Amino acid sequence: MSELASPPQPYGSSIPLPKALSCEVLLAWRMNGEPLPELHGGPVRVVVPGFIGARSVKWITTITVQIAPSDNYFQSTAYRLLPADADPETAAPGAGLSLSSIALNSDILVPDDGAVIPAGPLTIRGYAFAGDDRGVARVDVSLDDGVTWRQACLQPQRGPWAWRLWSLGVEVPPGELRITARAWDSTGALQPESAAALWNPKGYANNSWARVTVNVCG
Ligand SMILES: Nc1nc2c(c(=O)[nH]1)N[C@H]1C(S)=C(S)[C@@H](COP(=O)(O)O)O[C@H]1N2
Ligand SMILES: [Mo]
Repeated sequence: MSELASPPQPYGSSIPLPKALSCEVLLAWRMNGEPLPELHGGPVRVVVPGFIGARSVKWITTITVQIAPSDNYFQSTAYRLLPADADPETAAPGAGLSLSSIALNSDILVPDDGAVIPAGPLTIRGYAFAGDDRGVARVDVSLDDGVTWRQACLQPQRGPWAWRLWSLGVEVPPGELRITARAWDSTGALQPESAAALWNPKGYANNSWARVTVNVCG
């Protein structure tokens, strides 16, 4: 869903000064040795690794250093974690928490949810992401709704801000198969089990365990 600014205004955002001064935050005008494509914010965009994508402003024209966060609609009203009793239609600018650092998360990329796959060997694949100065320490996979868990094989960390890819080879029998995955970070924190407990009016920051259901044919 794309949110329309009210009143209409150019896209804007802000990040805390210490983050802005960190060496990972970039003004980017090239990507993979080519000029930055217009679709991704060319000629120049901000890249704020570890923060939600919304803080990486594209087609940038102005940067200001100021005492308080931006009052642009996309900072003060959109992308905010409102308390359960708030009404997003009437919440005042600045209400709730501004989304910035990304929470520990993971997902299953292979197989697709709803896929029909043959019985036998299956390589389950996914990514995990810890954010900030934490790392992905472990990814567990369950084939029985979280009763028992196996550790996935973590691929090398390709950089402090990159997804950590993982995989696990299993044998799958015919029938419906529910696959669950969850990541632990280097502080020993685990993703929350259920999305229900994370509910918030705008539906943001759901980092609950990843689940896909597939049909294994005999
Ligand atoms: N100027 C401008 N910058 C923007 C946006 C926008 O609508 N306008 N969208 C933001 C959001 S919500 C995201 S997720 C990223 C997407 O960047 P990408 O198109 O390179 O994936 O750009 C961010 N920067
Ligand atoms: Mo976004």
